[in-house]
Amino acid sequence: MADKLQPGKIIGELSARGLRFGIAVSRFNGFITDRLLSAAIDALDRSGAQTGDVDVMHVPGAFELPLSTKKMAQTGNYDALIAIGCVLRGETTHYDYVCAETSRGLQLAQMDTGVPIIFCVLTCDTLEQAIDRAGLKSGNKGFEAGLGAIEMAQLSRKLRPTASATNPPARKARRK
Ligand code: INI
Repeated sequence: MADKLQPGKIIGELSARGLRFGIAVSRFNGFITDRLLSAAIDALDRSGAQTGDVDVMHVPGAFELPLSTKKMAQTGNYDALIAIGCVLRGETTHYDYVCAETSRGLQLAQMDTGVPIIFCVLTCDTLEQAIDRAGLKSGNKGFEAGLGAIEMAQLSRKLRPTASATNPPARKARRK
């Protein structure tokens, strides 16, 4: 019987050494976002990132994260970015607009620029739910975001377009 097919594997190692990261963090609900930020930096630090490899930029609120991360990506200085925010449901529909536009904008920003942007925006009904996800019962989503950024940065390095993909050979002229 023929040997079973062994697929090649593309693996994103959890090593931050030699990679550059940018973090955009919202000041709104800073009690939560500060904790997410500390945990994200801890994940990068423990995975080998060095001083000078990580930049942090504060922005007013979650709604500002898409444009800020897109601008960071366009500098060409970063292998991956992390967008940190916390949106808490209030009495009006404001929450829905901020959540929808922030998530949509971040996805557009990473698709437009090709730089991975990790979505570390908590969208919670209550402050208690947010606290649980920023270091209490449910761990810390900032730490997970740090690891996610490292994995995506490593994978992106392995999936850089080759010269032939960016400059495909000219097609032969069609015979009339
Ligand atoms: N921004 C947040 O990051 N979280 C929130 O919960 C929030 N709420 O509820 O209003 C919020 N609003 C501000 C918004 O992100 C913008 O900064 C603001 O509208 C200016 O563009």
